[in-house]
Amino acid sequence: TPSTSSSEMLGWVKSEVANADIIDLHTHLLPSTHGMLHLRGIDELLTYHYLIAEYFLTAPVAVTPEVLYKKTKQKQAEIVWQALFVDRSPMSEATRGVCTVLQRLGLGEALRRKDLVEIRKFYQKYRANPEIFEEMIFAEAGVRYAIMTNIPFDSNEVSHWRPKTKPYSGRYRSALRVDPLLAGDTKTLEKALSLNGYKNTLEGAKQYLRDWVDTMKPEYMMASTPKEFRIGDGKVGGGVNEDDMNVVGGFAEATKSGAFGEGCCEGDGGEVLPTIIDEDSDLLSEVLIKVCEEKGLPIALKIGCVRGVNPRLKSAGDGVVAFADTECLTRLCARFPNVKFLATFLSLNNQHEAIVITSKFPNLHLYGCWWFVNNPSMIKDITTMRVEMLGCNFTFQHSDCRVLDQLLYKWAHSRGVLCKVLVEEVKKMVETGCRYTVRDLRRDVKMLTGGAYEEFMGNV
Ligand code: RAT
Ligand code: ZN
Repeated sequence: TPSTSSSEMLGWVKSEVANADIIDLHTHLLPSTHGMLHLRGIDELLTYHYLIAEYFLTAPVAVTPEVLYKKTKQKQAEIVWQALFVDRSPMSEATRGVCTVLQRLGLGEALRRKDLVEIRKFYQKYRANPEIFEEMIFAEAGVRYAIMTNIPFDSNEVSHWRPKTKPYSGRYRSALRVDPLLAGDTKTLEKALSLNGYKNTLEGAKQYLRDWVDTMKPEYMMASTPKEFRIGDGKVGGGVNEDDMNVVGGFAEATKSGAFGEGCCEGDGGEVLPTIIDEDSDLLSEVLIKVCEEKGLPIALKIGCVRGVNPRLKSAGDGVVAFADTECLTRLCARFPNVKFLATFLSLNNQHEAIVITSKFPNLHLYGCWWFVNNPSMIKDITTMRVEMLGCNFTFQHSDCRVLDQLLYKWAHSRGVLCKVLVEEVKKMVETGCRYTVRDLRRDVKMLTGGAYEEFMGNV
């Protein structure tokens, strides 16, 4: 057992956390074989939506969102660089992140001189071989693999999967994103079904999902829930008052699935008709859950985001934090005990409840500090609270990276916070007289950085 003097403990924890081989369980990264959808390099870093939002705190009146977005990506990057890195101090988490990336790439001197030209030159070297850059970033960041967000409703992305899936690096794994099904967005669903020759019925929607599961081979299905997401005892949907929904839901279940068999209803002449999708359709329980049960796939939920708060900012205008009704998650976990759920919440105010719910349901796994809580002060508090109530049975962080290079900063910063939390927690535990070896620490760090996820998924 190593000694517990603070400095020794810190060194010991630092080295284990630094060497952990991370599983990044939610990102928006796409492989270099996805062409233009694979984002990397300084211009993408500088135009990350967090930075665009921050830029507008400083922008002159004349630079409206419309004016900025009309410019080339390169020009936008230059404007953000000047405003947030030259004219002001890069003190926010998102700006500090760019600085960490540059340091880690050996561009510390160019950063000191604020020399964007020099920085761009560095990236030029990798223009012709993105795979080399890609591999270097994963290795440098200490990330074993990253889970992508693959959207079968996005025609740009779809072309990389069909007619023939492009083979991609084993550094990536798939997650199939199904937001329209949780948002009751029947328009998007109907469009996808009809364009691809599927019937606009519950069975057609299920087949569409099954076929995409076979193509993408996802680790899990995922969605971020809309603000109005509610689950009554019998019906699931967005934008409907829960009391109404229980009534409507009961009716819908009895007619659509209970009484007349799955996905069918009775026509006037008594014949069995397929159930057409309409705004009353219970897409979550009748389509998504059914396919997840069939295919043995978990559902990952991101809860508490409000989209399009300032639509003029496009993606930078998404995401005011909504205090969410955690009851939704409780009901889902209780109603579908054979389905595994992963969850993360956007609001700091939901974190405590989320931990308690997780401690009640073995089919629920808590992961990461998402977006507006992905800041060191909050990661520290949330992770401490989680360890205190769940031990190491959760995934302490996911990166949500959109630009490959961000793996370098998001994980460096999060590892730093994990060290601080673990030093405290290990110290408290060792003070009880418990024997704790380096091997124990290694196991605990592994659990928090992907091991608990793999155990939950049954991948080990
Ligand atoms: O964190 C983000 O980058 C957000 O824009 C969202 O994409 C969020 O992570 C999500 O997956 O919905
Ligand atoms: Zn995301």
